[in-house]
Amino acid sequence: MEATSTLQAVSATSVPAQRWTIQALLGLFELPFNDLMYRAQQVHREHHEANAVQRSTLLSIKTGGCSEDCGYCSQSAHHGEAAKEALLETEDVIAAARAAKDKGASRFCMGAAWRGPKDKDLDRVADMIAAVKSLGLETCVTLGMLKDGQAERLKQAGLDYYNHNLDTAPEFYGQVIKTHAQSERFDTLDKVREAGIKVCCGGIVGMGETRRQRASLLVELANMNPAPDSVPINELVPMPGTPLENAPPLDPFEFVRTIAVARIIMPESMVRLSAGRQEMSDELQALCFLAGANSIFYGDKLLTAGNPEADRDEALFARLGFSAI
Ligand code: SAM
Ligand code: DTB
Ligand code: SF4
Repeated sequence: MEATSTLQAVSATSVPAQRWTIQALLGLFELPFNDLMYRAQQVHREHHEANAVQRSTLLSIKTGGCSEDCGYCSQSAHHGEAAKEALLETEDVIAAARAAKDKGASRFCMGAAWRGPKDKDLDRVADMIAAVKSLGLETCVTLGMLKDGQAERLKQAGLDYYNHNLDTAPEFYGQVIKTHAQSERFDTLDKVREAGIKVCCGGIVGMGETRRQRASLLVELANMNPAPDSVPINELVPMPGTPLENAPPLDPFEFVRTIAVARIIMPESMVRLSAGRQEMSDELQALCFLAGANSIFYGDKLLTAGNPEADRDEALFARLGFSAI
C-alpha cells in the first residue's frame, strides 16, 4: 500500500517539486522489481539516450599513505595495504591519458590519496589537468577536501568535474570514518559548485548499512541543489586489511534497486556503475544498465582495485548493442 501511495504522489517521469524524503524512497525500494525497473526505464528514456554509456578511465596519481581512516579504503595509513607512492610525474599521467583515449574513454579521472591537496601539489595537478584536457579528454579529479581558492585554481586549469563522494548516510558516516565529518564534504562540494566545476558525487553501498541508510544517502544526493551532474554508485570492494574486508556482500538485486532509485530521483544526472564491476556477471551489469546506469569506469584498474579488462567491456557493449558516449 505504501508503495502505491508513493507512486500516486510522485510521477516517476517528472522532477518532483518537493524535496525527497527517506519514506518516499523506501516506497520506491519496496516496489515489485519489474515495476521499479519500468519506472526507472521511463525516466531514463525521457532524459538520456537509451543505449549509450559514458566511459571514464581512472588513474591513481598519488597512492597510499592517506591520513584519513575511511574503513573501506586500501590507501589509508591507518590500515590500508596499498604501498605509499609519490605524486606521479606529469609525463606519466599524459601517457596514461593518451592510452585511455586510444581505448575509447571520453573522460580521464585522476585520484589522490589525500585528506586534501597542499597548494604546491595543486600546482602540479593543475599542469596535469591542462595537459590531459589538451588531448581532447574531459577531466576529473578527486583530491579530497579543498581549501578556499583551490577550486578556482582547478577551474582555471580547465577542470570539468570534481569527484567528492558523500559515501554513505549521515547517520552511518561516523561508524565508517572518524578522522573527518561528512559536513566537511558538503563544504568542499559547495566550493566546487561555486567555482563552476561540475559535481561528481555519490557513495558506496554494501558496507553493512541498512536499506533505510541507502535511501538516506540517496536523499542527501538528490536534495542537493542542483543534484550532482554525475552520481557514482560504488559497490564496496572489500580490500584486505581494511575494517570492512569481511563486510557481508549485498544482495545483487538490492544493488540494482539502488541504481534504479538513483535514476528515478536524479533524472538528469549521469548514474555511474562504479567500483565492484569486476565481481559482477555480465547479466548483473546489464540489469544495472536497465535500471538506469549510463556511465562506467573503463580500464583494467580503478585506483588500487581491479576493474574489468577493456576487451570484456567492449564485448559486453557489443552484446548489448550499446554505443559509447
Ligand atoms: N581521497 C579522496 C577522497 O576520499 O575523496 C579521493 C580518493 S577516494 C579513494 C575516492 C572514493 O573512492 C571514495 O570516496 C570512495 O567512494 C571510493 N572508494 C574507496 N575505496 C573503495 C572501496 N574499497 N570500494 C568502493 N569504493 C571505494
Ligand atoms: C568513485 O566514486 N569511485 C572511484 C572514483 N570515484 C575515484 C574510486 C573507486 C575506488 C575503488 C577501490 C580502489 O581502487 O582502491
Ligand atoms: Fe584517504 Fe580518500 Fe581513502 Fe579516505 S577514501 S582514506 S580520504 S584516499
